[in-house]
Amino acid sequence: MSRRMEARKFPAKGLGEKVFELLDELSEREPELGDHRSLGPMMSAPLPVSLKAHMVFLRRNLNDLHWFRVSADLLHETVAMLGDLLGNPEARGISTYGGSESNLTALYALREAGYENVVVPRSAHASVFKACRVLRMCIFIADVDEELRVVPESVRAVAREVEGGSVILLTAGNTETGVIDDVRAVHDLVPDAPIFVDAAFGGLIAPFITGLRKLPDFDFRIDGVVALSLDGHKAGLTPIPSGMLLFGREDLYDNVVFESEYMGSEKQLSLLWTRTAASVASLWASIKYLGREGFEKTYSECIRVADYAYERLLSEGFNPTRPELPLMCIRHDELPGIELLWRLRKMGWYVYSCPSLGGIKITIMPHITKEVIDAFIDDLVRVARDIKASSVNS
Ligand code: 0PR
Repeated sequence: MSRRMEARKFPAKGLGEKVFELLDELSEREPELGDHRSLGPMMSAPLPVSLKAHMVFLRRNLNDLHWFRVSADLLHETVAMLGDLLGNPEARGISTYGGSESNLTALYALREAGYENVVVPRSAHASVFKACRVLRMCIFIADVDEELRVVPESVRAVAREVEGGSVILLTAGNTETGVIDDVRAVHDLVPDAPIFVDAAFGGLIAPFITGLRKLPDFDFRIDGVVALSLDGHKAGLTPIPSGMLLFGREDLYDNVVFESEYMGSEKQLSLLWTRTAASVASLWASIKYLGREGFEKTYSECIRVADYAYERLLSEGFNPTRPELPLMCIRHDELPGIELLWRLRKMGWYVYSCPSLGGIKITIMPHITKEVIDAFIDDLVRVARDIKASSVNS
């Protein structure tokens, strides 16, 4: 039997301690999120203190808040700290495994409250469309501008066409360009519709870079915002999974509180059942460790590196989107992004595409220094030159 086939058989005899060595070998063969060539994902290496919190609370079940009371306290404190940051200290909230669970849960809570239609910009994350499909909610698409920011007048026009209650879903930190939808402008035009903001990426960056950027408001300071999500594993320097979903309306929160009589807690939160308290403990630890000052320092530096990348890309003849948050889509007027992407990946750069704009997407997270940007742009320029040369020769 070949080694490959052997590896797929349920082993008759365990390898025991040798598995530790095997794991080291396997890990050597694969890059990690947050290593210096990981430029596409909105993720960095976790803070050591956050990783420690994750490990310490890994064996606590956040589904049993009665037994795991310390974990329950961490949840409540984290919700309160985030509510304080985002304009509603009274906000209620739950821990999730990330942006897609938050989108699904928020839309579920809204659907249960009677909103069956969702008005959403074309540029919302794929998990939003997936959630609507799972929940059988009707989607109505609003237009976006050339940076993929929602056009508020389009939301009004679309919302007018919808019969019955509709909710508006907006993004703070678009997946392909990083822009923040103008939530206030949308609320002013459609004041009666509840708004859910997917701030998976921007939620823990935007509040800390106001010294360097003039950004649109997106949080509970705007009356229409009834729920908001953010992810520790995108901008809180936690390990995966670490999402949070906050509700500004008690009735929506109540829709994600379920019966759980047999566990002694009577109530359980969220769409999942068993889940680790590591998710919330890791975010709690990052917030406590960094504080406002630490977040400001960390993400201001990301913005400075993003601005550096933007200027250098322009000078090399590329056409990047302006990095409102530390993320950009790099276009070239003559070369398709997808071709650049595959060549860069072959060279070991973990980059993504921004299909809506035909470019490649990079996210400047804390592990990305100016030196990494220089090495990346040098390779990008080389790749562009090679593609041009091969098209001239063919
Ligand atoms: N909302 C927005 C705006 C997102 O960009 C994403 C994912 C989600 C929701 C879904 O979040 P979860 O993946 O936590 O459920 N954006 C990530 C990104 O573009 C997805 C990702 C993460 C892709 C890690 C690759 C990867 O290695 O970076």
